[in-house]
Amino acid sequence: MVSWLTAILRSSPKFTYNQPMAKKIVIVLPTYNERNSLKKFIDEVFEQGRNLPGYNIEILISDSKSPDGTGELAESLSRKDPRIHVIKVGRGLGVGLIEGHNYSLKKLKPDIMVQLDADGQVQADVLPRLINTLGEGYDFVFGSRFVKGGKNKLSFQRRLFSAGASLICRLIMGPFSIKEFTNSARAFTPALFKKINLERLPWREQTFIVQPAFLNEAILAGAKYKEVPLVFRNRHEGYSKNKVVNYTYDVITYSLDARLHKWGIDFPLFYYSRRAKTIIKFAIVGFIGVAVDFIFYNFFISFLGFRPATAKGFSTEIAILNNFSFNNIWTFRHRKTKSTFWQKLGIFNLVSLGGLAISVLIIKFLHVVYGDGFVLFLGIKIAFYNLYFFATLPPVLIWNFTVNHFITWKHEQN
Ligand SMILES: Nc1nc2c(ncn2[C@@H]2O[C@H](COP(=O)(O)OP(=O)(O)OP(=O)(O)O)[C@@H](O)[C@H]2O)c(=O)[nH]1
Ligand SMILES: [Mg+2]
Repeated sequence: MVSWLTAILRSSPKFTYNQPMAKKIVIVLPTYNERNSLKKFIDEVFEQGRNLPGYNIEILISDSKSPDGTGELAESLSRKDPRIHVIKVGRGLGVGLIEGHNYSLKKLKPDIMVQLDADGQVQADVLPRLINTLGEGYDFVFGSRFVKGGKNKLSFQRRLFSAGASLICRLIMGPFSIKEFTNSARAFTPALFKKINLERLPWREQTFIVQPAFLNEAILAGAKYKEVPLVFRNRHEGYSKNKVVNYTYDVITYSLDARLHKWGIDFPLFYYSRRAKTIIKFAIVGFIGVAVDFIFYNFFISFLGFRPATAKGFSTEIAILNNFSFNNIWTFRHRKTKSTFWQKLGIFNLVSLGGLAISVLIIKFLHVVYGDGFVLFLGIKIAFYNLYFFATLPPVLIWNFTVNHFITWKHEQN
């Protein structure tokens, strides 16, 4: 009975039994001040529809209330074309992406979810590659400038930056086999998106870390994934919203956090590192300073024949200058201060001398109490005096940071 009915239905020319309906692709375009590139890029994306028979493309612009009027432009485009939708969201790329996907899932019912940049840097021809690869049985496909066929047409510094960021992700977070973690050209199934743990994804933080983090969480959600070539062009319009040094900091701390999680250690390192950013930057500068001190100390003794005490005087002052420069241009960059550059340098020197006095006193005290000796750690003999050295680091860091925070780079309201 059933087979008889099926045979009739199949032979009927009007009935579309067995013929799949067109699948709906919803592309989220997060925007912040992309007024000059948006329309052109949307046209390029719809053009790609020709290479995607059997699919309908819709676009969702999630605009963070751009002051340049991108939102108004998006709304006027959406009034003219029912395939274009717009939502207004808070600031941040992560907010634009995740609120966009959530809205798309609820209201637009996509068969395939996609995200792309709106500034036209991602060449739209990546779209058929993403979609067709997804159709091969993957549930997460992402564009990559660093696989064969991919291209990164940015300036030399920007190329170095993107390659460096992905290398850090590969080495620390993994998997190493993935070549690029840091762009937004991605396609995935709604089923996979629903499995992603958005609680763990730092999408509300205003940082581009959402790009590698989203990839990481998709893999943790069990994604069957593949990297496809992506051509990334230079920006023609608008400006970059990415901040190189801060982003590198986020990439390192997030990758470490993700690595700990993979080892079964759930410590919110990334969360704390963002909140304790100033003191952590200060500590990083301090540790670099220790290395600088050590290298120059040895250089003066071995190559210039200085006596150790003289060498230490010079090497410490070089380290102080090194630390001052980095703290001035990085750690406390945004502080508005009343004191001049030279006043700050003078106070910083004095504070550092204070730190030196504290460390000498601590070492003296520990030496009097515990004397000389060794401990065995993983089969290695470690002298007490080395432990004393490390014991000085936390108190000296606290001293230096507190005094510099409240005095050298004292924040003045006006
Ligand atoms: N909704 C929303 N989108 C954002 C925000 N910041 C960046 N974007 C979008 O994210 C995409 C990538 O940002 P870009 O500034 O182009 O970053 P980039 O491509 O790494 O840097 P460039 O190479 O200089 O363009 C663009 O479509 C931006 O409009 C934001 O705060 N909210
Ligand atoms: Mg861009």
